[in-house]
Amino acid sequence: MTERILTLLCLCGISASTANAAAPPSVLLVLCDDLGYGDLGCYGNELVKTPNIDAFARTSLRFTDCYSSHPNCSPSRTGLMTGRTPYRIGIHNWIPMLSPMHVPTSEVTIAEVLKSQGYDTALCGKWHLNGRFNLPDQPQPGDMGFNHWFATQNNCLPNHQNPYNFVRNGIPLGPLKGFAADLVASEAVHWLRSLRNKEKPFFLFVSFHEPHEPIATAPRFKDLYGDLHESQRAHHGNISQMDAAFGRLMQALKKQNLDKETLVIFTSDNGPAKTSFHPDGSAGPLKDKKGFIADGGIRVPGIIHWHGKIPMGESAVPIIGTDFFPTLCDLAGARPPTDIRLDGTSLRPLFEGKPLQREHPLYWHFYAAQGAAKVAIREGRWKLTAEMDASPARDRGGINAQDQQTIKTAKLTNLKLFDMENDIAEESDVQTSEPEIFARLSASLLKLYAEVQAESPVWPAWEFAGYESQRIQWPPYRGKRSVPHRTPIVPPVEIDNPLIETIE
Ligand SMILES: [Ca+2]
Repeated sequence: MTERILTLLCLCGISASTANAAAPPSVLLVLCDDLGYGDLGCYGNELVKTPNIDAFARTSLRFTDCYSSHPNCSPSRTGLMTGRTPYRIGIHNWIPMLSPMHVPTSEVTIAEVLKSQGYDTALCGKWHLNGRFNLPDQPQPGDMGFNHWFATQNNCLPNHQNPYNFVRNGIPLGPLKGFAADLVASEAVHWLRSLRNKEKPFFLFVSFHEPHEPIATAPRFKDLYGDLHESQRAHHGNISQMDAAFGRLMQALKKQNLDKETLVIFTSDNGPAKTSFHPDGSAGPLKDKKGFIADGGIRVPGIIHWHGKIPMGESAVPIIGTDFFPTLCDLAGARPPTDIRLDGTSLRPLFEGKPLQREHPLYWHFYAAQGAAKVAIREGRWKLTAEMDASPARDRGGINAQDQQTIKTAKLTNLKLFDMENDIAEESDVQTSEPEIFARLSASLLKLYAEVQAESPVWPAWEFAGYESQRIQWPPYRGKRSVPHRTPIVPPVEIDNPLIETIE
């Protein structure tokens, strides 16, 4: 792979030391929610229309083996923001509204590091690193390094259309007219154009809600999918809706002459959800989907662009969401925190055509994962999975005391080795034909697991309140079957977002 990157560097006329000599870049980090590995044209989807992301990918470095740090939302975002595998921090699962589970201020985020290096910082979109969102007893985005934030705790309510649960810098905004992707992109463009400190480099984290349910899609995007079933029109159109918003972000960078100096990262927080309402997300050739430790749950699109500094083309080097924290520290000239254990590795060598050396393999850990495997590592072509010798998780929304005890004590069992180069769908356990690799990686996995398990904090028991589920407006179909319409609690008034341009 290194040879391939070097070839690309030469073809692009980029010297291997260019990234090394560059000034700290401004950074636009774009994260999608439940966008699967196979959901984009540039990752092989022949049906879903994503012209803006595909055009972006053509002038970028596109990773075929990019992973999120977890198969679902909150833990994945924790890994992305902190560079640490989420079980070290106690983000054991997605965080419902009002849950005591949260990322504490003792953790250091990308935004905090870049802010300390003189960056202006903003978050637009989904947060999902706390349960008590915009309440005084847990840290909020403003406490975690974001100077400006326009965010929801988790998903938009009642769905992507006219959401009423956005908060800007601590002030609830009430119902906003428009669709989530447009609202988020508009706020980001407005911040870039009018609010940020233009004397400073910036870190802008755009965290789209699409295509996580509950979705809603504007007719013009649904109509791109003709007479397909309404659930497919809504799902595929929802991705195209996000793609159009991404295109607006790219245009805004260009209009402000920021496109050449800005490092842009595009990725997703986990694999496709493939629910009964919307079963048509795609993990491409990968096994399983969101919620599983198999690659369908964790391998995601990953595209990085920095004009003239990062080579264009394709890389098959495995990377993971926890790599972005040390990468951005490195490019900004910041020293990563030395008193906490980081799991990611700076990707800078890859940008410079050098091999990437890791201290330990990519790592995943999820007690409540669907399927048998709960823990995994990947090193080069090899992936090793393990089961936990424990009862299945009892509570997928709340916090169960016995589950917490299991997280601290469960042993690993039934390890399996897969060759991801020759068996992308994880069908054949090759431990007997590769005994040395199996033995070495098993030792590595057991050591990492013990370390993370020892560090992982325990939360007090908490009963799932179902706050969001009472407030969601679901579509009138369930896959291809119609379901009775249920009316959620929805505030009656719609107002324009007073600080941003009109959407339509
Ligand atoms: Ca997600």
